[in-house]
Amino acid sequence: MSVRIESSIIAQLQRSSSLSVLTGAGVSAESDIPTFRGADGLWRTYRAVDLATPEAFDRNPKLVWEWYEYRRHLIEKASPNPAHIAIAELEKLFRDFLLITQNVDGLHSRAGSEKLVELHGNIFRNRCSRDGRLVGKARENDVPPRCECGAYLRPDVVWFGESLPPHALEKAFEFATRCDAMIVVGTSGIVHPAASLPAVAKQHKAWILEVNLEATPITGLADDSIFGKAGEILPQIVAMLMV
Ligand code: BV8
Repeated sequence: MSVRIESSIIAQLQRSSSLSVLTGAGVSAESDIPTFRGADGLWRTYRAVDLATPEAFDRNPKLVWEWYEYRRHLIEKASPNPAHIAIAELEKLFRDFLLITQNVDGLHSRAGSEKLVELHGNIFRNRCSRDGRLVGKARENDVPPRCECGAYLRPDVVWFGESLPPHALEKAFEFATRCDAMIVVGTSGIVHPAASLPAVAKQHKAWILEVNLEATPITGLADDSIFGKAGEILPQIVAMLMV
């Protein structure tokens, strides 16, 4: 079922020369990866405070590690969906482009996106919980596995209360101040500092398009919103841009 895309939206994109795309868990929903806050959201089953914080890991490293292992298996079985593929196409259509994702599932890269920053890390990388160094191999006989220094490994993701990777954050905010269009896809607009990027772009005169199933705190500042599935809307936008 196709959603109607206003010609004014296509015209706006055709006038834009530097495009940023900000994505959240909703862009992976059609790859059967549960979102965080939706009806079947990961947070429904678990509370963020129980799992995605350093304190939770200190309190129960095995529970947190196993939750991430469960998600890794889900993601390994998943494939990029038409929304991921359309965003990789957008990168080819715009000379100046940056994909800014809050997702840690790596599906954008698997779909072919190259100009991207992962604000919250990547679930498939592990780092030493003591010194933060990325670690490839590990002593697997523990759960979580241990670094050679003896400390537990942890997923290379950003937990609540932790700072985002400075380079990724700086690159995202720098691009948000100079892009002339931003498409915000599949995010509830709740988690900061990522959720403030659309406002930063707007303050710098960018045109903001939101693609989501429902209204969010970003809807009020978006110039246009298209309500529906990203996997249906984004391929249509790409097809209309390529006419
Ligand atoms: C920081 C980890 C500061 C990896 C995630 C009190 C104490 C401490 C901090 C805070 C506090 N109060 C506020 C904060 C700041 C906090 C925050 O924002 N909290 C919120 C909850 C209020 N932020 C932080 O803690 C950040 N760090 O501030 O550091 C600091 C400074 C200096 C020194 C020390 C510290 C860190 C934030 C990162 C947290 N980590 N993930 C992992 O396990 O995945 S956040 C988690 O939420 C994911 O990364 C996810 O991407 C992110 C955002 O969620 P969404 O992506 O938007 O997903 P959600 O399910 O919410 O929404 C899905 C949307 O898609 C919905 O709108 C739905 O309608 C839509 N949708 C669904 N299907 C579709 C669709 N749309 C289109 N098509 C579809 N098919």
